[in-house]
Amino acid sequence: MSSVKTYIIIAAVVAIIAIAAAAILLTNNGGGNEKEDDTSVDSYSSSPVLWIRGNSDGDKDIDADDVRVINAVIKAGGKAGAYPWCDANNDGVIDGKDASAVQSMIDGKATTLYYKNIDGEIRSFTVRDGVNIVAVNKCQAEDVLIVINKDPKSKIVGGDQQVRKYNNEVALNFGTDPSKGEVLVTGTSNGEVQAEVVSTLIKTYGHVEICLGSAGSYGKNLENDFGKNPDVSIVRLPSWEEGTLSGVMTYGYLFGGVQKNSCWQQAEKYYDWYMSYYEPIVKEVAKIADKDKPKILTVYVENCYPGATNKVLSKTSGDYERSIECGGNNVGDYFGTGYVAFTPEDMAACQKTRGLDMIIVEPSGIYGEGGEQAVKDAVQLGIDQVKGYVNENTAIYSLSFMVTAGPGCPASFVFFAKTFYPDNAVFKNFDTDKAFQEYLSLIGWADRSDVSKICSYGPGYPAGSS
Ligand SMILES: [Ca+2]
Ligand SMILES: [Ca+2]
Ligand SMILES: [Ca+2]
Repeated sequence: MSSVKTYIIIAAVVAIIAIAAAAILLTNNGGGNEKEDDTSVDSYSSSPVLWIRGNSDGDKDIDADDVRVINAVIKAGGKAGAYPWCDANNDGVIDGKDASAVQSMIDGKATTLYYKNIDGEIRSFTVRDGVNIVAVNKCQAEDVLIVINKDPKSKIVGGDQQVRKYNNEVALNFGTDPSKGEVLVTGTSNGEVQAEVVSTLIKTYGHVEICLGSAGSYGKNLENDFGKNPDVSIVRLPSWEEGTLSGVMTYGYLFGGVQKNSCWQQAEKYYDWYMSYYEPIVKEVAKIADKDKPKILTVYVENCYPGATNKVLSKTSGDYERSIECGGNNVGDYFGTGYVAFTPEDMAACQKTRGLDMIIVEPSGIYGEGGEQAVKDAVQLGIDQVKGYVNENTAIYSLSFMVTAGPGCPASFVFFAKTFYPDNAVFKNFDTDKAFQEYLSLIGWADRSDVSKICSYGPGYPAGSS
């Protein structure tokens, strides 16, 4: 996880440097027609935020800047091994065909796009006039809903067991008959995609685009079953936390044939929204010394959702790094790595040894109606677990699962930043509930009355305890 986060920061910094460099060159020449020759290989980025080959400058879009970078690399004799993102047609050499390929993307005429997936593999994507999505994992469903929500030709036609479980949120019409427009469930367990369901969907819709995470966890047999089927695109992209940004961006540009329809515009809107919070937060956090950061833990607690037990989300769990990024001194590494079981005694020992100012209880499965109560209940369950063991000045909060994982995560970044640093002048201008509402608008749910308006609740422990 941390490497993904580091990459986003690097990508953002590289993009800023690239823009600054371009601005200087423009100034020196007074703008004008020389721009093409001014772009140098230094404008190339090896860590694009949009994972489509041809996005050579690493920024959020594919445009004339990328053509210029490719031409500069050609001029300098650059090889595909050193400049893989310039190899837009994925044939192993960088030449005029790559500049043409990017130009065809800009013109909305590209038929095949190459992108890097979450497993680090380069895959091709066939551009379609509208996509028929199979969404595997609720975060993937949210990602694709953001990019397709303004495109009348695109829809979700299948979802895995988890998407169905959280259907309160995504509000799909699950059933057994795709000819009636019903959405099929793809298997009996989370992440499972049965071949016969995919075959049924192909028969109904002609082609399907299956959106999911890494091959190790989701739809494990898909490449074996459908890897060579031209009617199936298996698109494996990140879909939660910081990786969400690249996932949404890349989906938007693939589904939108780069410039063809509203999908890529939705992706760019998402980028701008994400960065409007993420960039200032990271910038402010960089000014704060570790010793001045609040000591925090993110945890699951017993009965938070069916089957939930006490677990610290410690180093490498994903959530650990997220709270660090937003300025928390996460002491989860006291417990080890990953999702680690804890007892109230462990929690007391952690507070004594490392310090503990704040506990964030992760709720789960709290979409639609009852969401607000679930967030409040999570705080109470947290109190029940640590009362008498942890100092009563330890603030306990909870957040809606709609913002702790998946593309709504900038709302949780805002919550973390504001809660960790209530006196920070920049963070004072942010509003967690407003950020959540902005997310609901982006995904097309602004008018839904069944989506809980509440995003966060707390602190629960100091008030009403003793
Ligand atoms: Ca650009
Ligand atoms: Ca670009
Ligand atoms: Ca090439």
